[in-house]
Amino acid sequence: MNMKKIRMLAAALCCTAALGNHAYAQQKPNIIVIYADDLGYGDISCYGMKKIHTPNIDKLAQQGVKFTNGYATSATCTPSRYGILTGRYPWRQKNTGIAPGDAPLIIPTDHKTLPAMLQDAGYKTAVIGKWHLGIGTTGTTTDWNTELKPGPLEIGFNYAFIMPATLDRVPCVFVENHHVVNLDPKDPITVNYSHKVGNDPTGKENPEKLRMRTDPRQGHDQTIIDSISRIGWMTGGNSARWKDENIAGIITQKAINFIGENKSQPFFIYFASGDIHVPRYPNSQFRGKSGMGLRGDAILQLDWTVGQLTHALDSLGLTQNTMIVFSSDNGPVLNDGYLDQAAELVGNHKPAGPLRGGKYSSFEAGARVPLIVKWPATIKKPQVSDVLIGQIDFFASFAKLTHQNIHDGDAPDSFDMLAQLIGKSQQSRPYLITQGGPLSIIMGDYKYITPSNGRKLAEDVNIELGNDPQPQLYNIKKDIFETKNLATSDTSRTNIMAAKLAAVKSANSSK
Ligand code: NG6
Ligand code: CA
Repeated sequence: MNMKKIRMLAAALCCTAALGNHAYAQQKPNIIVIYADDLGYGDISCYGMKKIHTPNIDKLAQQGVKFTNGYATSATCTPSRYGILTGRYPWRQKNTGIAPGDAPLIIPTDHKTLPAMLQDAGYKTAVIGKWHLGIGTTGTTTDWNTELKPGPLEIGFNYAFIMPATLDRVPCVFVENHHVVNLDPKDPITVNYSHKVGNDPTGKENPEKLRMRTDPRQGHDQTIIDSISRIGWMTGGNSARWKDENIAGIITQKAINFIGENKSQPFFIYFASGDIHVPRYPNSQFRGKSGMGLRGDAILQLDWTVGQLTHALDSLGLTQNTMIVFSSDNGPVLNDGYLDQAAELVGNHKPAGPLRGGKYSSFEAGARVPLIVKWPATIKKPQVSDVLIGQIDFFASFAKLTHQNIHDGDAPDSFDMLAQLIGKSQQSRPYLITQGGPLSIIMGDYKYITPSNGRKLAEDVNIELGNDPQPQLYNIKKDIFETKNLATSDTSRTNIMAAKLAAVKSANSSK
């Protein structure tokens, strides 16, 4: 090779190196976490639902990895969401239970969150949909008429379009970044969770104004918004109040807009659907379509949402390099406060599939949920994976994916499971802690549930909670329905698992 050629080669190499970062940045996959609310392990057709079809969700599984042992952190919403976004078990912190609608932000702003870590990696990040992690400073009362912070933007999201709490809690308004959407300053919002404010009708005083009755055992009979009574009292903000049947369409469009605006750079969307949480009042295009009442109709709406998002990616040519993660925050419940006939019309459908319990429960149906990962550029063949994996692992796995270091103290319970998420490893997590009421630990085929004096059956929601004053040990592989307590016959395993759980708890970290 003569000198001229060597110099040309050197220049070319140098040029490639200079382009390297840019070219690499383009290659980082977009990530969309589609998070359903209260969707059970058996509630979609690719996990066994027979009565209705969920073709768009099934398509994710047909082209990706479907997990049979994927877990939310907890059996309710707020702690599971805290776990995903922080990579830290929620029970390490106080006040991570189901948050009231006027709760302050419960995610500490002094630790790296999942979206903040992805911002460091060059991603534009958005939360769209249900938040339920509080807004504002602890010790102050949230004023919904001013700048609302700290909230999502203060913990790593570039854009937020959220329902602040649950669909059944006031205020029933959207918040975009720091402000309530469509708020008329002449009609300010007041919210209260301890007593009635204003003169708006309530479910208790004006049941004739309701489009669906509530279960008197569960409350939900306070201020009526959109003909549905809620938990908590609210007055004002009339022009800002949502219509339940439009929620899915509005948040889906916001996500599609965000995808379009960020199509030429990596983006992350934490898309938290309101479906299929109560009150279930999907759009008229789905109402009456499932034959299973509003709960089934809401599943159809959720599937439609997934179809709209995947279609948007397709039309922008982003499908190949977008990782879609689909999951649910906790297990299923039929009657969660509103008499919408979910229990009467469920027929022989089993929302939890083969699992025992449901939302709120320490039995498997509480936290074992559908989990599907699709990323066509990398996952070439569909597969079913039975590795033990938790949503808490998204943080470290996405950090690995985007070449970010995790600093001491951040995401202390998140394990790098990237290889498993993309189907390249069958290695299970060594153990995973889940939270119903008391904590459980899963190791290999076994699950240990900490003794608890809590009630065995939550009669109002008709769910077995899995509480027992005695330790419980189940072989969840052979005895998936958790019927045979092995704790007294296999005391050594019981002791080992109880000790491991205690050690992880007291260590403040899984690492
Ligand atoms: C419960 C509510 C239930 C639901 C749940 C939160 C009562 C009696 N029940 O306390 O309706 O809102 O909280 O659900 O108030 S979650 O999926 O957001 O965790
Ligand atoms: Ca939930």
